[in-house]
Amino acid sequence: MDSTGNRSALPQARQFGGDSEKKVTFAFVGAGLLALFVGFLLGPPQALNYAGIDIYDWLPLASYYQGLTLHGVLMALVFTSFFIGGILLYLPAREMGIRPPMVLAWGAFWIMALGTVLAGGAMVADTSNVLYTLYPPMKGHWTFYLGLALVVVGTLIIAALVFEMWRLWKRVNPGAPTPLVTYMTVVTWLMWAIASLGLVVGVVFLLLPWSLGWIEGVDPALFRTLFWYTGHPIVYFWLLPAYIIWYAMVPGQAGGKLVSDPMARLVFLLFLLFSIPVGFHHQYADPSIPVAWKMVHNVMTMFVAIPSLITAFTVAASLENAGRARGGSGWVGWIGALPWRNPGFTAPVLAMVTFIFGGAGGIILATFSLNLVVHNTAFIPGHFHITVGTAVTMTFMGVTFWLLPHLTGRPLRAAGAALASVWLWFAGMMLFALGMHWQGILGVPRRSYISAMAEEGVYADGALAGMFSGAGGVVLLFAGLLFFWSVLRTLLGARDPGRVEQVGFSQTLSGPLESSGKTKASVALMDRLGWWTLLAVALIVVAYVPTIVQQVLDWQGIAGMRLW
Ligand code: HAS
Ligand code: CU
Repeated sequence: MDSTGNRSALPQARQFGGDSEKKVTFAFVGAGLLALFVGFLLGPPQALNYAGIDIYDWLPLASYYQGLTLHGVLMALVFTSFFIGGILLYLPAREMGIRPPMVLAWGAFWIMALGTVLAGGAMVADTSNVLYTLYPPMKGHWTFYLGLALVVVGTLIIAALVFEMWRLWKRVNPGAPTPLVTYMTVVTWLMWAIASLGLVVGVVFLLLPWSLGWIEGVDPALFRTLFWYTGHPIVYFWLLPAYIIWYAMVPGQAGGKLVSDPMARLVFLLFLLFSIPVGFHHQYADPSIPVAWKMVHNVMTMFVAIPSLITAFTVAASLENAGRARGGSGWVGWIGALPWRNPGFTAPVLAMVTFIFGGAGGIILATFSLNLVVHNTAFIPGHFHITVGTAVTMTFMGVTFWLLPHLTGRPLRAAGAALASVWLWFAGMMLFALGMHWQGILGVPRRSYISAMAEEGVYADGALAGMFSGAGGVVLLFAGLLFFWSVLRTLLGARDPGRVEQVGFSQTLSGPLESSGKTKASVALMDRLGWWTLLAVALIVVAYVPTIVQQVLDWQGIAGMRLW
């Protein structure tokens, strides 16, 4: 067990036991994978749509938009929330050696499950084809909005559990620096607790009463601002758990060490500060937001890219450390020495490689003048399928390969299929995203049922690029089937706990304890998260309050509409 600190000072009931924590984690991760499975099946038809191939008549769907809403909500909101809820409860609990209050952990799970059933039911019943951005005046059924709110509430309960465990740890380990994984996790949950506020307010005070008929109209401009207040940082709520794996698991699994623990803490702290006051980079084309404030968010977005750039170097150096420890030498020889046959390693590393392109695209999009060229085009789904769809999802696929065996005692089966799935996912997404970015530059819109217009030659310029996207979708279909085949075989396989690898966190070359006085002092300073949170809130107040106040004053209540 990786418990850090003074375990014996904990009350018996709060000592990490293993079994009960594994069960609840399995429930979260399993539910996440189920959502991923359904969401994934709905992906290829949309990729084919861009290739001008219309298979919607053959599918049990009422429309292209029903499929797109289900795909977006299940992937971006349900899969991520469950999977992250599971790992960001289990990993810190294990590291601190503390058991979370189990009743509340299960409570969070069932609230999220209920939310998923409500929202899922509303989408399946064809009542809520409003896409995962929920933009009014398109109006969904109230159960859809309530369901999504419950999913968010569940994640916030887990955040509260982790804060409570951290406080308990601090109490029994006075003066000691927070262990690294716990530090990164607490910061991620802090960021999300502040970031989710926009969506919670927008759904609970605007969309829910509106869909119930309690208020007549909502203001689309105000809702968009509230949505993107959460909608940008939600991408870091997805990314930071992947970063935790890149920093704290992958170097160790590869046989090396993380080069710097304090640098990892700094990265997470920068995300706490800069993740949120940047949402207007999704609204450069929106009226009712002054250009000056859009520029402020543009500049802030460049700041939030910095911790990712630091991550690129720290994680690459840690991989180099591993490659050399395994006997690799020369400028690039160490790369070949890495354990590429292990799907649990290859998945996150290919995810990192993909993210180089995803990040570069993000910086292009963040640039006000460039954004206007591709906003609302296929470029955007191109960007987010190599960020959340690969950098994050493939990291979680890699986690699945060692976490499911760890939780169930059943060793990974069909390991060849698992490894093939990872390479195919990587190749499929690269093809898909290449086609999407290219079409975007040619002006092909996103969220359009363009295959229905293919015969009339609409968007014919993008036809060749669209073929790449379609081909990528087909490759992804095989990738996903192989992945789930391996998952299923593992779950149905015999228990053999002796053959299951233990979950251990990477050791560090320079940690908070063995480093010099100055580093120790800065680690202690970074540990004072209350003050950093206040600073983060101050930045948000400056970046958002003037615009939100103005939009509230300019309130225009618009009645809802149903376009399907
Ligand atoms: Fe984004 C739109 C800007 C990152 C997701 N983004 C989206 C949407 C989604 C999304 C879902 O400014 C669409 C929303 C919608 O439906 O409308 N994005 C950025 C910027 C970043 C960024 C500046 N996005 C992400 C991440 C996402 C994500 C992460 C999900 C997880 N994005 C935008 C903008 C828009 C946008 C505009 C609006 C567009 C519009 O007009 O609508 C930055 O955070 C990126 C920084 C990243 C880097 C890369 C660092 C590289 C690393 C890998 C290192 C590799 C190693 C491998 C170590 C600078 C860390 C070594 C391996 C060896 C073997 C040696
Ligand atoms: Cu963003």
